[in-house]
Amino acid sequence: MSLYRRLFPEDNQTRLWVLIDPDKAPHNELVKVAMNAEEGGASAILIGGSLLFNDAFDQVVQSIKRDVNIPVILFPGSSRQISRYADGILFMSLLSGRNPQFLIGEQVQAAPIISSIGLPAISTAYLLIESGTTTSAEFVSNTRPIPRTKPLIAAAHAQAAELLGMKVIYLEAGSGAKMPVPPEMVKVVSQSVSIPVIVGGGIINSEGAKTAAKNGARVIVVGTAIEEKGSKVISEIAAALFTTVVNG
Ligand code: 1GP
Repeated sequence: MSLYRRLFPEDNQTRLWVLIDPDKAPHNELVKVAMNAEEGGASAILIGGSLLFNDAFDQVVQSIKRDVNIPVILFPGSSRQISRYADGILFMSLLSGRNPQFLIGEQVQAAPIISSIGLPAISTAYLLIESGTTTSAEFVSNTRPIPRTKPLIAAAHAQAAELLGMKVIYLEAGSGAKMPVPPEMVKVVSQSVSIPVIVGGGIINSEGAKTAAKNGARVIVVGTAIEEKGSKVISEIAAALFTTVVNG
């Protein structure tokens, strides 16, 4: 089965993915979170962050990969965050921004490496949505997020992505966002494209996850809530999603 089909099965079940930021905890704790994620019902692990201070990125990916069976996918903030030990990479373009470095510059740096190590890549449109305060993603990328009251602007970006041949939309409020992506925006974007929509940033409990799922999100990404509340939040959200049908 292709990695894409494994990540986005053809059913109407929304999946939970857990984001692990290598800078947020010591190596052994990151591995423990990954193991808890698998046990709690997450269907993939994302590894990455806006910045990377940890110089052991490769070792973190390798250890996590060794100890879990669910796909381990890179979620790179830059071309530095590539590892041959992952199962694949979200090959993202920050399409909501107008900074050429994150639209195409980093991708040009990364592409030859990804090709040479044969890492499966999933073309992903990364859309940053205004979420109350300046997030790391906004600051580091030096781009303006899409206004949260403008779902049609977000939808137009998503449609452009699909027409360009991209395979996934990632609606991102930013890690630790005060407010998640508005439900109305998730709905309008999900109904505007036929490719899967991932929603992340500021989702901290089952309610938030279910709301995004009911509005069409195929995947919910959670990171900060696990750092703050512990791994039990993973099984709570996974269980809530299991009983939620996607309407988008
Ligand atoms: C960030 O979407 C992810 O890129 C997850 O966000 O850390 O707020 O859960 P949180």
